[in-house]
Amino acid sequence: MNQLLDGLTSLGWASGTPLFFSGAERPGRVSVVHGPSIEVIWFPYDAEAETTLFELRRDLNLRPVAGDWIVIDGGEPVRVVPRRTSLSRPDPNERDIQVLAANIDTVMIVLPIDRGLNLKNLERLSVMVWDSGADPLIVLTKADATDDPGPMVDEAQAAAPGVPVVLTSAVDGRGLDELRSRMGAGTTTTMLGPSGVGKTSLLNALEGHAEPVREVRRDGQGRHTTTTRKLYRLGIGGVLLDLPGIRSLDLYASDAAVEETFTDIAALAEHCRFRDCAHDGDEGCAVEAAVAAGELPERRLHSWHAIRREMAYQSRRSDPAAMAAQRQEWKRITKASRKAGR
Ligand SMILES: Nc1nc2c(ncn2[C@@H]2O[C@H](COP(=O)(O)OP(=O)(O)OP(=O)(O)O)[C@@H](O)[C@H]2O)c(=O)[nH]1
Ligand SMILES: [Mg+2]
Ligand SMILES: [Zn+2]
Repeated sequence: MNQLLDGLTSLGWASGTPLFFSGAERPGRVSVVHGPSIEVIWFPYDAEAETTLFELRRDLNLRPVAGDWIVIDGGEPVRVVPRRTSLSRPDPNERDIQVLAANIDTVMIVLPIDRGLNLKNLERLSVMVWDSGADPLIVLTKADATDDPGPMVDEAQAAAPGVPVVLTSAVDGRGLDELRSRMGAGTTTTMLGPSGVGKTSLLNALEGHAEPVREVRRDGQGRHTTTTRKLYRLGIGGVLLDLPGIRSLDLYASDAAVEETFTDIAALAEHCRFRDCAHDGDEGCAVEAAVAAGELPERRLHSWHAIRREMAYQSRRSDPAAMAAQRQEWKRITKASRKAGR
């Protein structure tokens, strides 16, 4: 049993948390999902881990994603273990949400600094991570390709108060030891960021792997080099899940997740005259006063407004009645403007 527990810990299982299998059942973890089948790293015997492709049973309790813990019995997956955390976004094709990865402890928000740092992306991804239940960690990449990274580290820190920021380069190896010190046995980490920011390059640099990365010459916009979500076992123990690039347009999150990202605005809002202050021309608004006094960057408040507007749109999208009402409203507006000859 001890051997098995060590094995599970190397797969990211946090020791001390309750076990999820009993009797003849065997434990495993989903490493990749290929349509109707799943690749599972599991322990048919206590000592040796095996990787097996299983067909998905239709009556499984949950549709598995990479990172799910799973129970094998009688040679097939019989149960997906309830998720501790899950990273989700609005489903691009359906009205639903799509779970990208499960049971993650730390999500690295990966952004490059070779052409300046995109703070908007940082804020949006940070909201998404707070919503997942995992801890965010900001990883700035391509430090070798800029002369003065210092100010960008400060900007990143200000845009995500309280979140650690690590400056890295897959080329000169900077920051990799610091990342390693935050991973290891009993932990699951994933990487979230737009395409081409250097996620797979980080995995390769950390582990001496040679997973395909974008070739510089073919560097076309919108090309995703990584196309599957895949779990890798790390030499130091624990696992790292590589994700394809995400468009930061996709945002699905709770109000609480926005508050966690914008703690500076939340703190100022305590002093607004009205509890439901929209920080948008409202009387006695402490947030706008802080912008006017130069204490809060205006960019930051714009970002907050944009994210809130979008979340309102997302919740309408998943609520057919609200959608219908919105369509009626659009009809009314376009009719009125046609009548007015505009
Ligand atoms: N100068 C420099 N270039 C880097 C670094 N890391 C990655 N790159 C380059 O950035 C490009 C994209 O790297 P990838 O690792 O494929 O990016 P990705 O985030 O995995 O992209 P997707 O898989 O499409 O989401 C490649 O051409 C890398 O060589 C770095 O630290 N420094
Ligand atoms: Mg990649
Ligand atoms: Zn206000």
